[in-house]
Amino acid sequence: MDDKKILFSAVQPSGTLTLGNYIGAIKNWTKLQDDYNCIYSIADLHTLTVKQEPALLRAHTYELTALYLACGIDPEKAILFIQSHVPAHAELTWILNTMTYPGELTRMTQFKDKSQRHCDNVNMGLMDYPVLMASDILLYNTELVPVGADQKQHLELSRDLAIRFNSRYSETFKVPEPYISKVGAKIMSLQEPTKKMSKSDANINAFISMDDDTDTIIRKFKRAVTDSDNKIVMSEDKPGISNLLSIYSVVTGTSIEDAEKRFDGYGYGDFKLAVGEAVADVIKPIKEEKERILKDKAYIDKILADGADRASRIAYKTLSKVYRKVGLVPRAR
Ligand code: ATP
Ligand code: LTN
Repeated sequence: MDDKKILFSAVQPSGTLTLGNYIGAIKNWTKLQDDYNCIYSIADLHTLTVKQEPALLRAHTYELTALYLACGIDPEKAILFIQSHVPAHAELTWILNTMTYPGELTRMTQFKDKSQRHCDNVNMGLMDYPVLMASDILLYNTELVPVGADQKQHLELSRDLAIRFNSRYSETFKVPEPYISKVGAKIMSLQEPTKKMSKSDANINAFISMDDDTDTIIRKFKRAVTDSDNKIVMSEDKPGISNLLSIYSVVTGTSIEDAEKRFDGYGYGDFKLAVGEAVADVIKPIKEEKERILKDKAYIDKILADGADRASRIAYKTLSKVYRKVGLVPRAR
């Protein structure tokens, strides 16, 4: 690799992605490909922390790969691979587990949230999720991790574990920095704009799926919950309109101020329609391209196999360094 900084991120193949996942994560990834050595993973092991239908998990894994490609991730520039194809992720997790304290994991907001939502299946994996995520990141000497705002707490644990290991043994891991955009890092639910937009929301009108067609997208925006004072401005006491303004700003590349000016004097109905149309214009070509790519499984498999080879080479170099430093005897050749 050249001297560009290493950037790592991943998404779980836990269902069809939302506009929130796209804006908060994948959209930024494509822009970063030229300036960093980018490594993008499909975090299938993370997905197992909540119950999955095996056939669906397989389908979602292919879908997510096709979506990465359709959004413009270029396998010539970035390494694209499935987490479970590089066993070093699970192996480093074991080592890091021996230096993580239960209290660090039980206080995580996502753990608390998901333990409540999946109260019939609060398993060790759900609790250990951030340690597996730290392994993903630290194996590649990652300096930058582009994620949505909800992942900041997990990233702090990755940093703590890197620092802890380095001080207990010797300088081994880079300490990663989060990369969280100012606008769009937390897209909110269209129905309850104080809650994050989530693909697992029971109300399908609360989120825009990357698989929604134009009519559905426009209908969902028309129904978006807002206040009633009819002013299109960004403001803390107007979470619904502020969320729509952020979405509009990100998908059209307009600043918030320019968007406010453009819609000055417009009614909410017209504004919602304009946001819906702008989002549909972005999603439609991505969805079509994803469907085209999905038809060619051999092409996807080839990219993933190549990605796993390239990722493994980096990951095992780090893992063997870690094994050596903690005192494990290397296998004789
Ligand atoms: P789930 O609902 O299945 O727990 P999720 O929708 O949060 O998952 P992940 O796969 O955990 O999705 O996250 C993928 C990426 O999308 C992460 O970088 C996360 O920060 C980002 N992300 C998720 N939801 C949003 C949102 N509403 N706004 C901005 N970014 C988001
Ligand atoms: N937990 C992340 C997905 C994820 C990730 C990572 C993100 C798994 N491993 C490593 C960044 C770096 C999420 O977005 N829910």
